[in-house]
Amino acid sequence: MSDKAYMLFEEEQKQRGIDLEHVKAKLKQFKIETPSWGYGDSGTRFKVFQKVGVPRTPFEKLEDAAVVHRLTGLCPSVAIHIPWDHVDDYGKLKSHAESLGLSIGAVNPNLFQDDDYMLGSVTNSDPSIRRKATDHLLECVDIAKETGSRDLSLWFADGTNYPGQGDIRQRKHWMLEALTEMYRAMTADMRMLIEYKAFEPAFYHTDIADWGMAYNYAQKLGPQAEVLVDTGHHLPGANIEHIVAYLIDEKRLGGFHFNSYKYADDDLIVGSMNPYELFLIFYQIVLAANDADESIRDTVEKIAFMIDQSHNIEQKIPAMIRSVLNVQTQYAKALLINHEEVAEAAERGDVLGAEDAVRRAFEFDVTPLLHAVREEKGLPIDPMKAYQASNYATEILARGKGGASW
Ligand code: PSV
Ligand code: MN
Ligand code: MN
Repeated sequence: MSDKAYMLFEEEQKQRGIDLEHVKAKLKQFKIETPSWGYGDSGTRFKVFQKVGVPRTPFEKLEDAAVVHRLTGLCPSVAIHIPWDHVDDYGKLKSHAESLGLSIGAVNPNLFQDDDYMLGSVTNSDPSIRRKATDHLLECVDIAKETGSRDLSLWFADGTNYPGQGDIRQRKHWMLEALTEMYRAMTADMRMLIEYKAFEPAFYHTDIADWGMAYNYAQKLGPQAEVLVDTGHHLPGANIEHIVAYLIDEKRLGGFHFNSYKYADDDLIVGSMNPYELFLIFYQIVLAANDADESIRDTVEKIAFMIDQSHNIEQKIPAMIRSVLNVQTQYAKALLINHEEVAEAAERGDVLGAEDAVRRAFEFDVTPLLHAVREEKGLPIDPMKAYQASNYATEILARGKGGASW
């Protein structure tokens, strides 16, 4: 991309009243957390395809994540999943991350893989299984202390497949009991991010099925509990950006798990199916970031933007690079919305004018802008090409097949 392309872009944006220096500053600060599990072998319930070169240990997962950060400048932290990322010494994992220019991000407990959890984890009617599950939550708080992680992100597979299988209200109480115990164990600077999901693996009822239930638990627990919006966890047709705006306004939007879906929780590359939806999510975020109310701005400041995907057939590192670049692109577009123009049109009841003012920002090609940002940060202007031109993809082949998988 030439300087000329950027100059033309700059001129056009200036004429629209957009302060590109502000836009660039925002883009330079933007961070996206990548998940350790996105670097390992993963699959569907039909098959986990084993790829050559996949990391064999949590340490190697961090090494791959560091490559993504080095090339994109976007991903300085990595979420971990316990016990998938179990190590004997979490201090060592933290130091390893630091030596790679990374930090350990959210700690994700795993309460869905043991046979014990078939009928539920913290909502199981067997008190010894509930105890085991809650102890795992507490263990994750201790791990977060060791890794210096601020966030604990919780997703529960708990639910039932048939009416009568469980007492829905009793399970609700058990859920709150476990969350309360965990909440009390957290330090003052930690946050509990509560994820919801409409269905799967449970197909009749899921104990935390939607944002309202997650929000209700967060409300009951206290200010350190917030809602985590996983974009793939909604029923078709859900207006995710509405949920986002609502939760920001309630100061309970803790973070995102970004991915794309066509049908349900497909965990495809974010922005690959529905880039406009992603843009509209960022529209709400950018709008709130400019709010006159400081507490709203503060909520936006603390949002954890995280990827949560499983790369079944695609190469893991390029898939992650593609993902974070897709997020960056939609954020960049949302930063080009002229909010005054939108507000003026809305004020005069000009529905089409308001919609046009929002959509027009989406239609810009932000390539010159992103190239300029990367150049100014000393990054490769095309991170994907830079990865393909590097030797890393070949070097990791020496790891062989049979890397870490879930
Ligand atoms: C399962 O739906 C899931 O994709 C959730 O989104 C979790 O966040 C993720 O797995 C990791 O446990
Ligand atoms: Mn998720
Ligand atoms: Mn999911």
